[in-house]
Amino acid sequence: MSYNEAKAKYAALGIDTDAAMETLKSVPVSLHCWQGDDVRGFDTDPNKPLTGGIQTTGNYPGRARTPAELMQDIDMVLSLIPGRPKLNLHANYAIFEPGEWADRDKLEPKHFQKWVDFCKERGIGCDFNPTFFSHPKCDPLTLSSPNEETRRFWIDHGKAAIRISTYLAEQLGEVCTMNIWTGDGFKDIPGDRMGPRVRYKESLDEILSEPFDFNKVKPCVESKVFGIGVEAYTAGSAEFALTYAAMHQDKCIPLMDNGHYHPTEVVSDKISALLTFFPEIALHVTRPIRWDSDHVVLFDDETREIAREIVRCGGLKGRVHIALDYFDASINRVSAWVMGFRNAQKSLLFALLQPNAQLQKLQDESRFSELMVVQEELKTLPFGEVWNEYCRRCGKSEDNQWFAKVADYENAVLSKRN
Ligand code: RNT
Ligand code: ZN
Repeated sequence: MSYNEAKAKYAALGIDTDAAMETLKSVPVSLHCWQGDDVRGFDTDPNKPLTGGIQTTGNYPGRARTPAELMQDIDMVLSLIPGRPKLNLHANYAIFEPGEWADRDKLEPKHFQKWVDFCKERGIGCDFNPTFFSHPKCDPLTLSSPNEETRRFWIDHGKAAIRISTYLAEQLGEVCTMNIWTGDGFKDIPGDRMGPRVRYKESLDEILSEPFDFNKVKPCVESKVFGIGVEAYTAGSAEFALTYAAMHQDKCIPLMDNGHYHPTEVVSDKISALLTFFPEIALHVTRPIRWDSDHVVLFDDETREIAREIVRCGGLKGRVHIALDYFDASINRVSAWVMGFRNAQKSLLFALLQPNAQLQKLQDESRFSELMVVQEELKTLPFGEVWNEYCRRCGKSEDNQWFAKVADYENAVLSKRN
């Protein structure tokens, strides 16, 4: 079947495939830098353990060890993904001049100048994240620590991150979302649940007292149910983060990561609930298997459902900030990166090809049998033809063409790194 035949099939249902592709081309999706080096970064010893309750597993050869290698890998990824990517940086990816180093509370925009140049040359925007983990000053708490010196250090880090985010937004002319997530919590039953939360709240207040333009920088607060080694309690729980964001709508937005809830809860169902009250929300799209395992994003039911909700709730018009957040060290990291980004794009395209007005009407008229039939039959329309046409229009490889390029890159570049 050709694209034109597929287009006609969708047109018969009142769906404009050309318009869907045009829309998707303009939607920013944030590409996380940390898939390339297993979340190690460059500002501290790369061989120390990852802390904060997150974990990468696997030892696939070819991990990027330097800024130059990470940039080279990101370029490879960019050459294989359709759509409009933004880069997503963590503060621990600061790049220092030889002999120079700054601790996280003293980071400055200049430490991200090489990333700004990188993004400018490629015409992409950049998001940012302060890094409240994998650092000797985690005691193990950060923004919720009872130790004032520790807490002050991490507040100063958060403020530095706001200044850096402002610089990224201004230099690149695109909104910078700045996500605050800490792994603060306890392995076992706490003796005081409220103290850390009150301190976390006060720390957020202080960080957000740093002046910034909310039209350029979008601070987010990401919640989490538990982490590895932090099973019994996390300070930044769902209720904590949502309430904080709800009470500070003039300066921050809530961020939902779909690995951060109890296993039968789905973020697809939460998007409309939040958008009923918040003008804007942010998402981390990932794939949890049994826990927040951060597997590569697939073209699976929940990713499609998240995309359908984003589209149906008007999220593509700036109300939903979409970012990827997964890290798999057990397979080719470039392949993992490309696969997840392409699957996020695929899910959004699939979502843009739904007859939403018809589905809504069937529901409102209580025609539930028909609603089920129509939704099921939508799954087997010739979607692959539209997807490949989208890749071609973006000047990127179709399915079945990109992996060979990754394999060549592995042979020529990645395999030489060890
Ligand atoms: C951890 C959170 C957080 C991190 C990144 C690296 O569970 O999802 O977003 O994955 O900041
Ligand atoms: Zn996340």
